Amino acid sequence: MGHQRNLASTATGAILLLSVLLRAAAAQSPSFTVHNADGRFPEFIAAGQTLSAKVTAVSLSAARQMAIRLNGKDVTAFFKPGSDSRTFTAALPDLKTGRNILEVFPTKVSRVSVARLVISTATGPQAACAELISKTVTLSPSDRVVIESAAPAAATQDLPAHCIVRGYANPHDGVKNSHFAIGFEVRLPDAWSGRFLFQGGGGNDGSVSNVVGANTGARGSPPALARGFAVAATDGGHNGRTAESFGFDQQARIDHAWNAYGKTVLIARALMTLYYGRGPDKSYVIGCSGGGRHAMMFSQRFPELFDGVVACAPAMRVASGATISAAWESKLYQAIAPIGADGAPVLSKAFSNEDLTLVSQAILKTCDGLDGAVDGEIDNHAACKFDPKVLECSGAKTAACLTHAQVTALADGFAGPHNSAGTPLYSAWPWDAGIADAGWRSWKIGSSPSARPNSAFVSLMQDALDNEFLTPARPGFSIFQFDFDRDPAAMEAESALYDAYRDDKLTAFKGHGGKLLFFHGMSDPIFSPYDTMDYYNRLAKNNGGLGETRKWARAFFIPGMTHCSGGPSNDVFDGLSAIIAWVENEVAPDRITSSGRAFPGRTRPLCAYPSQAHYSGTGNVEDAAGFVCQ
Ligand SMILES: [Ca+2]
Repeated sequence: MGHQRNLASTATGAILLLSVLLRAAAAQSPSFTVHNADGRFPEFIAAGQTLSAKVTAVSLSAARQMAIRLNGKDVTAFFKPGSDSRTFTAALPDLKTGRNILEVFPTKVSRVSVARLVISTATGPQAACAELISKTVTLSPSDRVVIESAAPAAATQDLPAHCIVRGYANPHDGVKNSHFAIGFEVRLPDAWSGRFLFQGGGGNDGSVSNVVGANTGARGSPPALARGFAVAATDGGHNGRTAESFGFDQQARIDHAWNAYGKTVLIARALMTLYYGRGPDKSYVIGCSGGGRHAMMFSQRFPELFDGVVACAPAMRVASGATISAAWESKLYQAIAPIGADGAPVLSKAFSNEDLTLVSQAILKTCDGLDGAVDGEIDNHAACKFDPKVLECSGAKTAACLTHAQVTALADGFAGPHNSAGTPLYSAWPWDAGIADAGWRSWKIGSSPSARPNSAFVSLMQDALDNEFLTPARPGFSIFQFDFDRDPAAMEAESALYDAYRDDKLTAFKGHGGKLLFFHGMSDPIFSPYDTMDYYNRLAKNNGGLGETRKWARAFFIPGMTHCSGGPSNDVFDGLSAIIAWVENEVAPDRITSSGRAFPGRTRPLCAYPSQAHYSGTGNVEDAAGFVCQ
């Protein structure tokens, strides 16, 4: 334990030093801020051409000298000071249709702005929605695009009036008398902000639903379509929710791996040009899980199509590592599961809910306070060293302890898979409070009372492994038969097509000026946040270090959050506003306020990795204001 503590304190020391350096860099706080004062959204005025602008200067002397320009024209005289003489407001009429830039300059002769706001007014369609069905979308001589329907949708309480276009591209007859095509849906709002969002899919894809551009931490947050975005999504090139429905066809595999996403974006861009008379000013992608993989795929295979990429819990290493871990953990937990009525082990009973609550409480006891607040959330993961051995029964199993077999299986499971030579085949997993959450159980061991497991590892991941990730496919192969020496090699062919963890430079995306945000729950049971952390660290190493990389890529880790949302966490946060502000106003996100149902009334900052939220010791512990990112 002494040795472990030394390691922990060394790691903590390194991180503290790093955060001091980062804070020094961030200490040059902006002299001015500029906002859209009464808009529903910071970046878009859906009706009218008038901007209620608010400019705040850090000091009176700064305020006296500043100059404010709208689209290059001096509008300083429009601004009236508030009672503090540092805050100025103006109603600026006659904005242009489309993109307007309001900038603050330190003096009248300055040429470089110190704060800016890109604000768009609505662009309307140049054609009737239904007319789009008769239009031709041409991508290349070898592509065939069919528009099946184009129909207007009236405004609702949550969504503005828009045009829904559905169709498919590149139909082909596959093997086994199958038929495939790249299905797509594009929604075009009547009042368009000039922005585009690709909505990432999930699971095995195979359908298109609710194409509204769900935000990160979606609960309660308006989707992109409501903010004036055109939004597109695809079924990934097949119709059917299982890998069994398409994995036997090579073109369908390629479409699902990456091709369907690129084609769909090009189709969406063509439709925007047909409908509004021009393409998008800025393009974004947001997705979680499989959709996070899509987001990263764009950063690598279509690096110039997007300005902002938001990858949540990305399935970047799923055709290899994460699925190997699913096999590894399923085997470990099944091996200790009690035998059921039919003489076979019952996977879900490897750990009772009470057992997992015991583990969660022990982890919290060890690590909760390391961030300055005993609040059920572990922000200082870097210093959290937990050994499940502390829970091992000294005698018979009771409600207050775990058996030796349970402790060993958990320790081996959390260490991550390896082959017989000891070579790691995926990341380890962090010890975190979400282990007792239903979202953790559903992936790892499920809830089936019989010897037929219903965990997502055995249902979803086994299907993907057998029919898509193994080459050639092995329909009917049991994940419990996975051989950690022999079988990983059989996943390499598909992994090279499908996984997005190998390109850890992103040279073209960075060169294009792209901005990248990661969000990942620390209790994610299917994609380890350590894998995303490892990717980010490699990205930094290949791009001149953390300081340089933070200029265009940042990562946020959410304590307690299971897969994409849920868990004892603050899983509601507005990643869309963060990426827009970064791409268009050059405001990099240092801390993003989060909240969640798990802790009613509580707010917390999400801090840009490697900094972490730490309670300052003063102020309401339920309020993000009492926390610093360090
Ligand atoms: Ca805490």
